[in-house]
Amino acid sequence: MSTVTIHGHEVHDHSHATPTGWRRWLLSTNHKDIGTLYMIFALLMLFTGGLMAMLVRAELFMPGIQFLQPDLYNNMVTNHALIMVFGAVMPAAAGMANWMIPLMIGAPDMALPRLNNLSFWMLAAGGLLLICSIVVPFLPGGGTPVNTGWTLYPPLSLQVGMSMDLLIFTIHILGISSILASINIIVTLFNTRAPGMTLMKMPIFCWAWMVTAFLLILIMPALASGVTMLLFDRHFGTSFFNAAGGGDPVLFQHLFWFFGHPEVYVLLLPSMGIVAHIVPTFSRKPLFGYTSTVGAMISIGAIGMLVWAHHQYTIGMSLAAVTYFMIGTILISIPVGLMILNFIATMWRGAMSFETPMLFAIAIILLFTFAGMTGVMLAVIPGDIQYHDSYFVVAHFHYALIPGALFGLYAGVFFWLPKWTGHMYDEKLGKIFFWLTMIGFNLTFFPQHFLGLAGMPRRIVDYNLVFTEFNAISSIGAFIFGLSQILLPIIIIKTIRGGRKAGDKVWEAAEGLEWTLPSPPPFHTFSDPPVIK
Ligand code: CU1
Repeated sequence: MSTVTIHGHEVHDHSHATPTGWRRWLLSTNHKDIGTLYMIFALLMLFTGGLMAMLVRAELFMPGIQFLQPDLYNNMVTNHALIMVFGAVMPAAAGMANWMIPLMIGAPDMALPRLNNLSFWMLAAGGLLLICSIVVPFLPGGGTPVNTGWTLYPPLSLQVGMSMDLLIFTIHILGISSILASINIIVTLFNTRAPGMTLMKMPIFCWAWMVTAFLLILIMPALASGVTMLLFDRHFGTSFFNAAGGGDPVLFQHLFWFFGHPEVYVLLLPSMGIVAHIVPTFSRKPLFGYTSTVGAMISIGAIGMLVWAHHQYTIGMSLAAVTYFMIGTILISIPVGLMILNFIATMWRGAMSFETPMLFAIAIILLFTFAGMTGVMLAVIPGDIQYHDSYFVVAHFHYALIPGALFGLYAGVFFWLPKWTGHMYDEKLGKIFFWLTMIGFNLTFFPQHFLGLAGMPRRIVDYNLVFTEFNAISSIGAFIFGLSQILLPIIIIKTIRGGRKAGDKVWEAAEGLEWTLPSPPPFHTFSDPPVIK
């Protein structure tokens, strides 16, 4: 324990007493430890949610009901989504924010370290409650499982048993955790930057998280009020969403999607921030259009707040309203396109190399752009009325969120693992992991576009015989995709336990890269002190 001098007195400095053993993790206020906890939690949840997806795909391998009864099937669909969104992607991105933001802006830690600890452990408590809501229906008197899909629409969500109450409480806890973490990130970014590190000099990952954190603070209350009103309707005799009592179930849809659409950008933006670091590093060029990329991210967040009802074209809104939501939605493709074009312009004539993080980054650019195309198809009202509630929508948002969010996080893991652990990961295993993931992912979700266009509805346990072949292909893809993910923890554990030592300039030293440009600009690594000009 060190001593410090305060007002001329030598005193023990308890603030720097680092807990050890299990107390190190439970009581931690260290941003790296908390970041690690977030990511371990996310990895566990990724496999839980993935297992559920594989159960769903196993059930859909053939027409007819194999082994999942309809309620349980719908419960698996629901919890797959909730776990992936709230348990896997958001915590993983928060873990990386914790690890990287203080290092990137030259801060000693997050601005509010104790709040940081609270955010994580509330997340863990929320995760436990979510698991309870899954388990409770299996107990005697446990009632029906949550079979509503992650959107929790009434009137169905008014009829579910007590597992719905547990889920509502879960959402409150997770929402508080997210808001506290967002406050911490915003305060850190505004108040703890090193001298000279102006906002417009911040590494772009910090900007991505700035927008994300503001979005979370703006949208979480809408979801919280929606599920609170649901709770009141369920138990306290109100009729917010109950038409028989003068309420309107459509109100819940507005509250949900006011949260739900910007939530998509909450999942996407941190990953895009990671891509914006990887592409310049492996192209040996600075990011093309830093300012416009920051502007694009802010615009995506801002416009993204205003287009929520494109999820509800079929509820009977006025023509003026649906037209507004259609135009707003299509407008978002402008900043998204700008961001993507900046990434491509960064690669243009760069000295590119293709290690695992870069492979993922390029795959993201291609596959996410494809999701953007089907997104425009879905934004256009007459099209959407045809595709609504079909497998086309499932295919679209998995192409958006798996490349757009999950692969970005994977890219970040491979990119930063040497920094986090001091060791290089196994590049050959990384590449095998990448290609198996690509084959599995595309085989799973590409055929689902055709299923949707041919009329297969989503969220239903059984299907017409005509859909058999494409469903079988999709399920085989899902098994390849799911099983190949086991490589990820294997690679991570191997890296932690050994492997080549990683130097300070990881990506230069590790591959012994030959510069192919005459005088390459030195690429920024965050272990360097923040650039002060
Ligand atoms: Cu949306």
